[in-house]
Amino acid sequence: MVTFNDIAADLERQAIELPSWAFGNSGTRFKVFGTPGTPRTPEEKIADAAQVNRYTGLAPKVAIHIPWDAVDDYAALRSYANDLGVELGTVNSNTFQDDAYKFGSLTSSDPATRRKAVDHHLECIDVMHRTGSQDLKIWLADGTNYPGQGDIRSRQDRLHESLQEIYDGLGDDQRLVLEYKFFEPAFYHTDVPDWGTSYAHVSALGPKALTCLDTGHHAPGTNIEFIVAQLLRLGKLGSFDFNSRFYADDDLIVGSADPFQLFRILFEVVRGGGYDVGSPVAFMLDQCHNIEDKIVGQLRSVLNVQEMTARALLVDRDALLAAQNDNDVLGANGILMDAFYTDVRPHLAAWRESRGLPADPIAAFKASGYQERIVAERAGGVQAGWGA
Ligand code: AOS
Ligand code: ZN
Ligand code: ZN
Repeated sequence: MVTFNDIAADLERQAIELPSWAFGNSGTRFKVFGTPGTPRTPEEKIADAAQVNRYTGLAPKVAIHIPWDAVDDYAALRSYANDLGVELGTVNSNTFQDDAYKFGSLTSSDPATRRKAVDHHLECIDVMHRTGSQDLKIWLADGTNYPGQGDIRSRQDRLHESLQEIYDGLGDDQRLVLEYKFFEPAFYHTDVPDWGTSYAHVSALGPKALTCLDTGHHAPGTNIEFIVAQLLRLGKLGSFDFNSRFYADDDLIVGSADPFQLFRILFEVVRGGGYDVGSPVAFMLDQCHNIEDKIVGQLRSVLNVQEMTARALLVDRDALLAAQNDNDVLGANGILMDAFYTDVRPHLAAWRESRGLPADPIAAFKASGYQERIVAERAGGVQAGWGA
């Protein structure tokens, strides 16, 4: 029997990277609803993200996005973040918003377009040197909308060549994580659509290239925890982009659509060594909240991950293995479900207080008046959003 006291020490090392863009306005192609108090600058995004870490101790890093978070002085941005108790994290590239990339970026048949896209990534690596970031995250919108529109095979060849040049530009302590997505914005084929394609490309590049698994990027019904187990076994799981998926890439609060799936994913992470001390796996949120308050939405998200991580750590793995080896089908399932059904919230509340954190981080943030202050302070100016 594994108890909360047995796992409490393991919870102390949990670190979930927040996406800067989660604090800006976002929406769908139908409407972007503004929210009072929304940040207008990268600094204000970082200040909001630091609130999440302040009340939970779970979010010491903020992922940035180029060009949305481009500044003249990255050293100043880095020290601004450090003064708020957080670090700058993953640098996310963007080859999905320039008109030049209408027909592809790293896969484009136009050498000039590919040059522009590779140079953008080399500029992102330069930013990484200035921010001290480990990871360059590459997500490509590249793909086609109709059969025959593009040559699927030659796009892969061009993609490899482009990625190789980017990879060769990485510093010794830097990594490239290649994210896959089964569709959107391309609707017929996407050039990095699945974990196998990402794995094939990062394997061809070398040890500093790994796969980024976005939990919202799979077709409904996909056994995501299988992909987690396999990539960990292959040593190529670099990072997660955690979010929810009711039907597609909704980027809503992780665990909101299917907390049991989040638990199963985190169990495979724990079982596969992805949560061990020194694990190379980075845990990041990739979320955009359209109608809910941004900071509270991020608080809810990191707390959901914490709760399911605690439940995953509670699995009695010795008893589970014995039951599996005995082909005790329902016994093994029961052991896993016992952990999943354990309500860890009271234990977590007491554990937080024992560490000088509020038992209820969301209530504590709401009582702080921070949201009211930023609404008043940020009344003017252009709010940041998906694309700025
Ligand atoms: C897009 O759907 C992907 O999830 C990207 O990871 C993400 O939205 C992008 O990296 C934002 O910078
Ligand atoms: Zn993502
Ligand atoms: Zn996504």
